[in-house]
Amino acid sequence: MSDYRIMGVVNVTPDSFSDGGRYLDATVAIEHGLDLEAEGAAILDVGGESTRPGAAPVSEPDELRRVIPVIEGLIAAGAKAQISIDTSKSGVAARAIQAGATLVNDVTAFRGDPEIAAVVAEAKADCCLMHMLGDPRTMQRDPRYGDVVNEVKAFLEERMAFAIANGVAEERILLDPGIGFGKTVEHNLELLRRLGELVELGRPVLIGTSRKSFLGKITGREIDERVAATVATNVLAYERGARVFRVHDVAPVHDALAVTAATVSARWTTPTSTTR
Ligand code: PMM
Repeated sequence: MSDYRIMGVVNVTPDSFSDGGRYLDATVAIEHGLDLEAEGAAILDVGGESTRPGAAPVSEPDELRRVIPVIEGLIAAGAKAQISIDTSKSGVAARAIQAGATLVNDVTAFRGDPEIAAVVAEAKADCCLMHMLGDPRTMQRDPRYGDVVNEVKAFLEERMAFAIANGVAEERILLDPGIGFGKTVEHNLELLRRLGELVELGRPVLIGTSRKSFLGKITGREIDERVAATVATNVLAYERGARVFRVHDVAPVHDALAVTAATVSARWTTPTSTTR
């Protein structure tokens, strides 16, 4: 049993951050989710609203039309992975839970639509609370912090208290520093470097670096050429205590984390049939 989980990204948006439009068709999205599961994803994160910098909001009916058929299709196809709904709307979360989702991944950490806390609490679903400075339309306009790690930590602590006050059990909460959400390259790197300080909050830390623009700025690579950079950040994040990894490229991250976890936790025993 591994002590970490990979969350594969199933975006159903025409303009998502890195695989925009490709999985808009429900059938294609379902197939893609099943492929990610076969590659080692323990969670499938289904999202119908792009959160990329500058993205416009999506109406609730449009978001429902995008995500519900995909969640239903994944369940009907026998997906074993936990289904996560990437939304900040309580109505979408509620319908997604009815369809079979058991994790609500809210990039606004219950600020966008506070009713979502009650939906999560009542369903006894898991949730991910993420830090973001501003909103997707404005967040990359000159973000500033005193100490980025201290501010993100205080925010997550406050949001966790809000969730608990609204009936969400503490053991159902995941915390996420929100890499790329209102952060410069330096902010992202400092959060990764000092991730251990967020682990001190006592809940599993989820990290989402996959293909993000700070990796492009460092390597000079385009979005679909950032796999090696994505792998590097996830290996580093594991070593510093992150335990859920939200990625588009599940197979390479799966192998990299298997080796990292075996090395860090020294729990590997060689199967007798494969001694090479
Ligand atoms: N990043 C994106 C979308 N949802 N959710 C969490 N919890 N953490 C993230 O870092 C995160 C997220 C944006 O990336 P995409 O458009 O490539 O999916």
